[in-house]
Amino acid sequence: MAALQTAVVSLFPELIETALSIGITGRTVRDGRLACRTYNPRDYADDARQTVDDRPFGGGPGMVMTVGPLRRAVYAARTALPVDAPAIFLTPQGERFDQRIAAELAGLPAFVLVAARYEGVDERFIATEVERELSIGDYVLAGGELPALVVLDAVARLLPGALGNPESITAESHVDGLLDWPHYTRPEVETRPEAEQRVPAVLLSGDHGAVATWRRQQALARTWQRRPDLLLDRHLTAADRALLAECIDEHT
Ligand code: 9WO
Repeated sequence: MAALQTAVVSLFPELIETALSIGITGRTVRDGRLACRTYNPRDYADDARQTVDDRPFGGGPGMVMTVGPLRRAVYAARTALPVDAPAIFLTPQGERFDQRIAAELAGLPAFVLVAARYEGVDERFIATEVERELSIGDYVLAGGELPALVVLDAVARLLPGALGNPESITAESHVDGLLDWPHYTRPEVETRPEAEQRVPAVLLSGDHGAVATWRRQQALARTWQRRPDLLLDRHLTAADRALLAECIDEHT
């Protein structure tokens, strides 16, 4: 399987490179399933001071990233990638990133992420060089690097062979549009001064069918309680409806 080829345009490439060297994502890179190169706009500045920002027209506080160094950094990134690699800008003004978009990006041959700093970037860069704008949530950060890493982390674990066990992808939270079920490990009884905490008996029963049903019911119940919006977006089977009705009845 050919590696997914990515590039990140950032004034802090070491932040990207360090994060991508660690954990499961680090292994994905070392195994050759994900490639990521960084491009620093400062290396594409055209003055001796390596300027990448300037004061905003119209006045106001802070600085704005200029078009030139960003555009040349994106060009350099694109030149090193397969044709038609889209440039994706990380911004609170973007479309909300979710598991569906992660899967979509994991299926591409290549893409470029653009992480900005300062108060923003000249709109003419976005208008001419950016194919897509993504937001990871409604908050303002110091820059787009952490959102770029969120995107790469979510995408990397979807690449073929990214986990020892491919079944564990489909079983997890959000992949099926439901929240995860609760997990337990040893010991069977966790003793606190106030009370014993026991593992639910069904998980110790050895009845794999009963375990699967319990987990499905827990996932449905937690989604209903915590994220009912997720259930409105999907079709529930008659079996799922029955499982959900059973535990909603218990709680009312
Ligand atoms: C600053 C700001 C202040 C008041 C109202 C809106 C505002 N937006 C910004 C802003 O976007 N500042 C930036 C810092 C400039 C571009 C990079 N920065 C950034 C990206 N902060 N947060 C993100 C981001 C990206 C993707 N998903 C969530 C947050």
